[in-house]
Amino acid sequence: MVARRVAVIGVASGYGAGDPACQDGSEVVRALRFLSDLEAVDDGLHWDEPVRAAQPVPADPIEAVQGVAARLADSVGRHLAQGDFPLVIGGDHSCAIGTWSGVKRALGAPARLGLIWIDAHMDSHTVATSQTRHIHGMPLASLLGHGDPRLTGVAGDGPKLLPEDVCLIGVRSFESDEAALLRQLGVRVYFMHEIRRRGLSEVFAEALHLVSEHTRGYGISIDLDVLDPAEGPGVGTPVPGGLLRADMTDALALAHGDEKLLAVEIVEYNPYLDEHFVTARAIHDLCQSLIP
Ligand SMILES: [Mn+2]
Repeated sequence: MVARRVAVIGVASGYGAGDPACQDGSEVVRALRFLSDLEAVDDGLHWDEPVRAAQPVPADPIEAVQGVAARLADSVGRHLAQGDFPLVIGGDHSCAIGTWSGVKRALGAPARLGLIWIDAHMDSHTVATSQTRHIHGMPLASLLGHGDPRLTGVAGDGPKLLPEDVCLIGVRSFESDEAALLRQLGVRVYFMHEIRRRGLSEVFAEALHLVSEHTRGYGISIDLDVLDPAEGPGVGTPVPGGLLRADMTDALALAHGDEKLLAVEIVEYNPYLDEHFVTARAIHDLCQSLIP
């Protein structure tokens, strides 16, 4: 296959999180050059302008997130049109609404998009069910067509994903309403207990088949809080009992070079909560195992 140039798109937005500090995550990774060895190779990755909210930033977080998502969807679409491979670095996880709505729009109406959502949480609340009203707890529901129309309507109306083309990996913290939505829709969830029993690579191989089978292509969205807090402390909502970095890089390598892999997203890096940049180095390792 022809190697695709990797375009890194930072998202300077924490409007969907309780703690907005992850808005600085991508800039820390860029400025401290944590991906420099991947930048140095021929046709290696290169950083695009970061996506930010328009000024003045709307007071309503839904409108702020909507604006960022629309801009991100445009940036992702532009890079796909140029033949680039988009690598989105958040920012809080609400940016997923922009990333995957942009990929879906680029594919065109009849084409189905698959998505592997790797996360300690389900992110499948709607405004109606969320206790916190933090939008980073809603992006997957939104992409499936549920929730506030300002979010479900980013880069085109209607669901961006069909439930049978989506799966979640690493879930261990969720509320009953979002679990009920995913169960009702029939979305496959690989909880941590299943991953511990079967091993991450076996589960991930199955997930790749699930998201590829009926789709034009698929994406991978990685919330860093899926990592065990010992190996990924730099996140806003850590949950004990997570994935190990070495297991993740082994599993992600199964998708390396897959032409159906359309884009990757790594989110929720909070540099102020990181310890000795161990989480920034995890971002590097995850990128290294996936980058075409
Ligand atoms: Mn998440």
